[in-house]
Amino acid sequence: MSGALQLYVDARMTSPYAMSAFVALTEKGLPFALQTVDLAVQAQHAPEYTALSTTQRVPTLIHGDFALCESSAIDEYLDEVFPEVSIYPKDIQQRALARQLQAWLRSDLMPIRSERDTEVVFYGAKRAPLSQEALRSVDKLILAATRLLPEHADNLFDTYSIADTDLAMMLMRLIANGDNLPARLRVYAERQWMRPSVQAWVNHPSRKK
Ligand SMILES: N[C@@H](CCC(=O)N[C@@H](CS)C(=O)NCC(=O)O)C(=O)O
Repeated sequence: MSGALQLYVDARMTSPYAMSAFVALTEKGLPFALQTVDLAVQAQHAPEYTALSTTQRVPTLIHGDFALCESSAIDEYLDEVFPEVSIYPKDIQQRALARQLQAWLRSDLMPIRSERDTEVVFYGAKRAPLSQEALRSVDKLILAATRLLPEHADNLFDTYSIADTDLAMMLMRLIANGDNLPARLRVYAERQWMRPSVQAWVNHPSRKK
């Protein structure tokens, strides 16, 4: 398993999933080429990209002649192939909880994801007050995050993991729009957001103005 690394992300750099893979590569200190796919013109369905991307979505990781989609699969692959710097907990049960959180954040909380799209986080867009349905999702998110995050902790587990970045991303959707969150979750998310790997994504020179 060798070869150059390339990461395909959306041209606006608003995909939380592309961000997760970007942060994984950056946390590990791996050199990689960033390629952009313009979703606004449906470039994800163009033959050049479908030749590489099984799902026709971003992110797609290229490692030599191997191509992989789905951000959490990418995060886990990188952690197995480049284990020097871990982005998942070493403890098996903590690692399982990190994966649980990643899977849940990608499959539930749809009202938050749609009413607080990531233009809010990355481009300062402001959205209307949350619907009742979205408020119920927020309650679920708060309960889960409060349960998983120990009091006064900076990270969910013993050390930083990529699940911290994914959870911070979900919380930032609300924080960036001025929605209410318990102070400890806000402090946690804002600290996670300041990690150099996350800031490298937020302030990336390829980001559209
Ligand atoms: N579960 C996937 C979600 C990927 C995804 O939804 N990507 C969106 C951008 S945020 C995309 O490529 N949309 C274009 C399309 O589906 O045609 C992951 O974690 O990678």
